[in-house]
Amino acid sequence: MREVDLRSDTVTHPTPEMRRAMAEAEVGDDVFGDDPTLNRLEAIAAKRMGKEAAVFVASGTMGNLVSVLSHAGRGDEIILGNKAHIFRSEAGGASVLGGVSFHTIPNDSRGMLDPDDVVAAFRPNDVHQPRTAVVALENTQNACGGAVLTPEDTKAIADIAHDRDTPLHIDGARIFNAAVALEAPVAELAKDADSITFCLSKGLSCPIGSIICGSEDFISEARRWRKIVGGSMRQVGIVAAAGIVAMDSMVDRLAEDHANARKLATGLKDIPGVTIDPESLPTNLVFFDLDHPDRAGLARRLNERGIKGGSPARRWRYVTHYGITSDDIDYALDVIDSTIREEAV
Ligand code: TLP
Repeated sequence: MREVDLRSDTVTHPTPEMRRAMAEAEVGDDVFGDDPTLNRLEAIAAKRMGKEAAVFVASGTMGNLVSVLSHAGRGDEIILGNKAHIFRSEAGGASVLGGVSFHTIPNDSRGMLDPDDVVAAFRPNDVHQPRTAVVALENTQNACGGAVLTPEDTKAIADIAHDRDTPLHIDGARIFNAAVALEAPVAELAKDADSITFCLSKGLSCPIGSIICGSEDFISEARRWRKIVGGSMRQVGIVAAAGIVAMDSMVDRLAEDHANARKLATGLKDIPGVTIDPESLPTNLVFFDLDHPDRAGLARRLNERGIKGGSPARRWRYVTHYGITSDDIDYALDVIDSTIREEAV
């Protein structure tokens, strides 16, 4: 049966070129700094992001956790959006493992934080209050529809943080999607951040991994925290080889995923029960509201017909990625439309 897996860009498989590079990768023990392929990937990533150094981690969650723990300690606080992945979808790791509390302020529909809210969220030096130790942004902002923050957006928040001697972290799980959408070098988007994580395992299609970039000092602290959370690597060149291919050849093609997302969003607009604003979905994440009497049943029937995704919730998310073609979008729209219309009869 034909399958179109719209659950996430995390479902992407490595490309044939990645598999070849992985099979042939030169490897060593990374705890000794001996893996030449990983060393190369980290150098490529740092340069691309305009930072001094980089460290490979197992996942986006680990990248954010290690970054926050490197910036903040017990009793400290992180200021971040109420729709931030770090706050909503990482099991409270920074709080569980680091004693760091979350101070959330609203994300607007563009994924941005109101600068006045950020200023107001900073804690005064007062024994009753936690210490503000880090501010975080997310680009693209997943739960705000894959929204893109511009370099000016980031600078506005970074300036507030830096004026108060506080670092800015970016959860850049999909920062390359943002760069492609803005047609800007990714380093422009990372310029004002003190640390940034990005994921190789999402739209860039690698099997595993994320990278943290920052200053030499920050990255050596991050290596320590990575060790503490059990994330040190051994012959990781096998995985890093795919990352090198991704940095070379999988970034520009993200534009295809954005075009397919736009096509999907435009098609969904005409399907009964769907409320969607294609204009507000600039990258590869397609969020919409679905008015339907049995969403769980509908999701099950669509999955049985090969269209993977959906849930009992009113708000659904479909994601385009490598492996989904424009033709697959036509097919998925046909199946979704006919399944919903059949049920309405
Ligand atoms: N997001 C995943 C899952 O959480 C559902 C997805 O399908 O979107 N930051 C952002 C903005 C993310 O979207 C994600 C993953 C992460 C961090 C965490 O990355 P992983 O899954 O590698 O730990």
